[in-house]
Amino acid sequence: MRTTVGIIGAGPAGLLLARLLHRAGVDCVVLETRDRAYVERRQRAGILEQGSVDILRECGAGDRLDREGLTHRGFELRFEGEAHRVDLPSRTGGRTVTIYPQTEVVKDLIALQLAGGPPLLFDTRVVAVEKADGEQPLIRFVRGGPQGQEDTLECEFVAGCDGSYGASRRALPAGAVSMHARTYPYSWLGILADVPPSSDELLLAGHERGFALHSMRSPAVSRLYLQVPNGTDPRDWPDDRIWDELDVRLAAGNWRLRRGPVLAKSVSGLRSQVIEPMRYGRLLLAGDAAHIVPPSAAKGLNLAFGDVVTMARAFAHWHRTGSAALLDRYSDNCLRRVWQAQFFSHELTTMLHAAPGADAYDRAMQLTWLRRVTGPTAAAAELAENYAGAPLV
Ligand code: RFL
Repeated sequence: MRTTVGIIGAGPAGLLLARLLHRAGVDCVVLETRDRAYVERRQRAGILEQGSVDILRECGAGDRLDREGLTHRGFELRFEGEAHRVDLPSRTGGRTVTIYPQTEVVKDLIALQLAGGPPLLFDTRVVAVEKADGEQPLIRFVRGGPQGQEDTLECEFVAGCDGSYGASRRALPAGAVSMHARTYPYSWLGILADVPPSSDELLLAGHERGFALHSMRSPAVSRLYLQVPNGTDPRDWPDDRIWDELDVRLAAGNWRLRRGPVLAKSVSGLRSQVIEPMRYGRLLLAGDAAHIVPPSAAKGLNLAFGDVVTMARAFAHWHRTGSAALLDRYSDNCLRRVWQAQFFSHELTTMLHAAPGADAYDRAMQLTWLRRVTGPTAAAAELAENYAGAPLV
């Protein structure tokens, strides 16, 4: 097989890239190791910045998003038993965020692609990317499970959109790129609950016992998180214990948390990673393959979209004019936005989590920080701007 751009991974990054390339007249093929049902069910992000909503609409994937997405004009920061609302439009020139689960974004993009878009091969595991430093990189893959047949895809470029454990990172020779990483000393216990949200907007709590987040996936399903120590076994957290702890950390005034059946429960660590540059030869990395942010600021999915918008524009320019100038600037252009999101995610994470060993001095610093960003200050405007995100195009 041959194509112009071989895309590894049918997550949000790979699928949106395929859509944008198709519209620009650039050939591509998407290879995805999992089956369609698995990819469409994978529970992850849920908050789309305005820029992400705009690009989905622009590429024809906005119909259901416009019908079912929940527009949020603000969120609450809670600490010391008080609720402080952060209004987004008044501080960002009218920008908002939209709650629309990643599962639904992925379903919409897959449906579009299967209805006449470029080839999308499920159950196709990439085992190696070869000759990325030459003119004709080659993707080796196996179709149809471990006993499947090996085949190759010859490309002019490879887009590595296969997350942090994919084949693209493994194809980077030692010393070709730098990896900057940070592991946080705490994790998140997340639940999906079959109960309508207890608030119209997100609630982020910086309690002295630790962080808590009240979020939602739809008007009928709530998504809630608790900071827990690294290494926590979710079996040590029966449902009642989770609800009780959420009650304590999210408490403010007369507000009451609605409880309901827990549909899913999991613990995940918080980490930051940046690979620099986001390119090796003709292999360009995007999304989680290139960087990871802790989920506190909900930037992961939006950053992945930012990368592929930049990448698609560079490929379209090269296809139209023969000039690789934008491709050569791809990594630098993305990294400016990536580090900005790293900074904000780190800031929001450390402002709201109780670090192991933190003392009264640390807590006083945190509260001072929280009061600054919830007061009538430039710091509050900066928080809102970063949360709502900058335009992608
Ligand atoms: P994805 O979504 O991981 O997609 C990568 C795709 O590549 C496939 N793949 C391969 N295909 C072929 N051959 C191989 N060898 C392959 N290896 C892997 C995978 O099956 C998959 O389909 O990366 P992408 O597209 O870059 O998208 C990034 C986002 O998914 C990610 O940033 C966010 O979901 C991060 N994230 C969250 N972000 C938020 O903004 N808010 C959240 O609440 C939030 N929760 C989460 C998250 C990420 C999580 N992960 C990765 C552990 C919760 C979790 C559990």
